[in-house]
Amino acid sequence: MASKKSKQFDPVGTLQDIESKFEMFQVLNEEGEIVNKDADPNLSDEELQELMRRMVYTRILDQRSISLNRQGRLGFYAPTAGQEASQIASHFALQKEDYILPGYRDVPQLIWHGWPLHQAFLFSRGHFKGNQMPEGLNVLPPQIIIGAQYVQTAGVALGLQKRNKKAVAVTYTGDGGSSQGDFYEGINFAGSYRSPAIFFVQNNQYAISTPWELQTSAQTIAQKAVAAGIPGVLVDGMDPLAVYAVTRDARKRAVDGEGPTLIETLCYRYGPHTMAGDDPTRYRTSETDSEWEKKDPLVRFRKYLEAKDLWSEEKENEVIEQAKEEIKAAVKQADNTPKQKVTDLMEIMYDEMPQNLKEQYETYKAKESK
Ligand SMILES: Cc1ncc(C[n+]2csc(CCOP(=O)(O)OP(=O)(O)O)c2C)c(N)n1
Repeated sequence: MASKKSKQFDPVGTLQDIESKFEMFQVLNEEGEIVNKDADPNLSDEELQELMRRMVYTRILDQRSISLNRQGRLGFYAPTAGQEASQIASHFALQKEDYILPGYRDVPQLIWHGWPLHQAFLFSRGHFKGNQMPEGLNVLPPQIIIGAQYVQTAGVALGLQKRNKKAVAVTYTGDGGSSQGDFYEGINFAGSYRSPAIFFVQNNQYAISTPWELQTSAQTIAQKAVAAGIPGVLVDGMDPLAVYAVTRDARKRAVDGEGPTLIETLCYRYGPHTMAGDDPTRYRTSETDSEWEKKDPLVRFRKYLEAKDLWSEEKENEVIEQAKEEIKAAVKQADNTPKQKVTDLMEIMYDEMPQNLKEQYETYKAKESK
C-alpha cells in the first residue's frame, strides 16, 4: 500500500510562504505622492514641517561634519546622508522617556533626543566628556562593537518593564549588525519576556563593502523576527511617513505590553562607511548611487510638503542658516573644552582609587602640572 504523503512536510514551501509575506511597506512614493492612504499617519501641518526641518538640519550637520573631519577638526565620523528618513522619522515617533541605544552612525537620533551638539563633537574627538550624558537624557553612547547594543536593549527593556514604565528601549544597527549573534540573542530574549523594545535594522545595503545579500540567505532581514516570535516589518527607509508610521505602531504595542518589534528599513548611505579611508567606488557603481538618490527622503518629502503649501525654498534656507550657526557655536564650545588628561580618566574611573593607581596618579599629576 502506498504511504500517504503528509501535506505538512514542505519546509521549502513553508519558507517561501513566509518570505512572500514580507513586502516593503510604503506611504509616500518617490514623487512625494501618498500611495497608501489608509496608512497615512496623519501628522499635523506643524509636525510635518518639524520633521522636514529636522531632516534638512541633519543633512547639513552631515555635510559640515564631513568637512570638519577633512580639516582635522573632528575625529571619528560615520556619514548619515541618505538615512534621514530611517533615523529622524523613526526618532520622531519616540518620546523623551524612551531609551536609545545607538550605533556609531546614529548620532542624529541622539542629538534630537537632547544630546548637546558640542558633546557629539567631543565624542567624535574621543574626549571622555562626549560620553558623559546630561542627567535625564535616556541614551547610551554610540556603540562601536557591531550588534552589541541588541542584547543591551533587551536588558534595558526588561528593566523598564520591571519598573512598570510606559517607555521603550530602541536600538539601531545596520544590516551588518543583524549578522551578529547578539542580534538573535537580543530579539529572542526580549520576545520571550515580551519586553518593550524596538529593534531597528537600517539596511543601507552594505556592511562596509560587503553587500547585505552576501550576509544571509534570507530574502529580508525583517523575516528574522519570525523565529523570535515577534512582529517584523520591512519598510521603505527613504519614506519618512512610512518609517514614522511603523515606529509609532511598534512603540504603542510595546508600551501596551505586547512586546518588541523588529523593523528593517531599506535605505542607502550616500557617503563612505566612515571618514577613515573607505572608498565606496571600489564596491558600488555610480548607477546604483543615482538610483538610490532618486529615492531621496528629503526630495520626496519636500515635494509632498510643497504641494500642500507647507514648505518653500525660503523656509529651507532659514533651517540651513540656523544649522550652520549652531554647528559653528558647538565646534567653538568643543574647542574650548580643556584637553583630557590621563589623571581625568583615572579620576572618573573609580569611586575609590586602588593603591597601585594612586601611585601612578601622583606621577601623572606631577607631569601634567609642568
Ligand atoms: C564585533 C565587531 N566586528 C567587526 C567590527 C568592524 N566593523 C566596523 S563597522 C562594520 C560594518 C558594520 O556594518 P553595518 O552593521 O551594516 O552598519 P553600517 O556601518 O552600514 O551603518 C564592521 C564589520 C566591529 N566594529 N565590531
